[in-house]
Amino acid sequence: MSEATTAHQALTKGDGYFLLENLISTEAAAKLRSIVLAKLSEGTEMAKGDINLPNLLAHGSEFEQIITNPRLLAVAHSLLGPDAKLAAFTAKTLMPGGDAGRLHIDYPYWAMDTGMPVEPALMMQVIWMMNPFNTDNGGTWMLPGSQKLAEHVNKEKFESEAIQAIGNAGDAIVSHGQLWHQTAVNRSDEPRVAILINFSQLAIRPLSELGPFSNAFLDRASPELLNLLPVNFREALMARLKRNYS
Ligand SMILES: O=C(O)CCC(=O)C(=O)O
Repeated sequence: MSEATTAHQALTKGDGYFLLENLISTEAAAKLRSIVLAKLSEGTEMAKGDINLPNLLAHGSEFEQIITNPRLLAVAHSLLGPDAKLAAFTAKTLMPGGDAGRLHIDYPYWAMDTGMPVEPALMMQVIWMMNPFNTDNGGTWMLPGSQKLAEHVNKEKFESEAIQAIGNAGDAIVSHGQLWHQTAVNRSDEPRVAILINFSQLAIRPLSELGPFSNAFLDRASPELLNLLPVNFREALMARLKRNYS
C-alpha cells in the first residue's frame, strides 16, 4: 500500500493522524525555523507566548517550495481530491512558559452541527515540526480516533485520553480536520516552531482568503502550486460538476 493510502486510511478509519517522517531534512527544518524566528515581530500573539505568522506564501520562496512537497500533496489529494485547495499556511511559535491553547477541531468542522462527515473529509491539517517535538517543549495534544466521534470536543474525555505528538525536526503529522487537538505548553527553554497547513475540499469556503497574488507570484508558481490556490476556482468547480453529473 502506498504511503498516501496508508495515511488516508489512518486519518479516516484509524487514529485520525499519521506521521510523515523526514518530510524535509533536519537542516531544511532548521533553516525554516530560523526564518520564522527572525520574523516573529510580524506575527500575532494568539495567547501568551503563542505567536502565529500567517500566510507564509507572502514570506519567501522557501515556503512556496515546501507547500508542494510531493509526499504531502499525495496524502492531501488522496483524502480531499485532486483539486484540494490550500486553506491556511501559518507558522506557530510557542515561546517557553506560554499558555496552553484551546481544545478544538479545525474549520469547517467547528462551524458545523454534530454528525459531521469523516469521509469524505472536508479538511486536513498538517503540523510540520521545525524542531523536534516532545512532551517537554509543546508536542501537540491529540485524542486518537476522535475524528470518528463526529462530535464537538469534550474537555474531560480529552484530558483523560489525549496523547502528545512526538517527532523529529522535519517530520509532519497529517491529521483529519475533525481530530480533537490542543496546543500544549512549552516547558523547555527554546521556542518550539511548527508550520501549520490546512488543505480543504474544493467546495469549502476558506475561513480567510489567501492572496491577493501578484502577477509575478502567479507567473513563477508551479502548476502544483497554482492547483492549490483559489485561482481558476470556477473552472475547477465546473470540472467537478462534469465529473459528478455526466
Ligand atoms: O501548534 C500546535 O501544536 C498545534 C496548533 C493547531 O493545531 C491549531 O492551531 O489548530
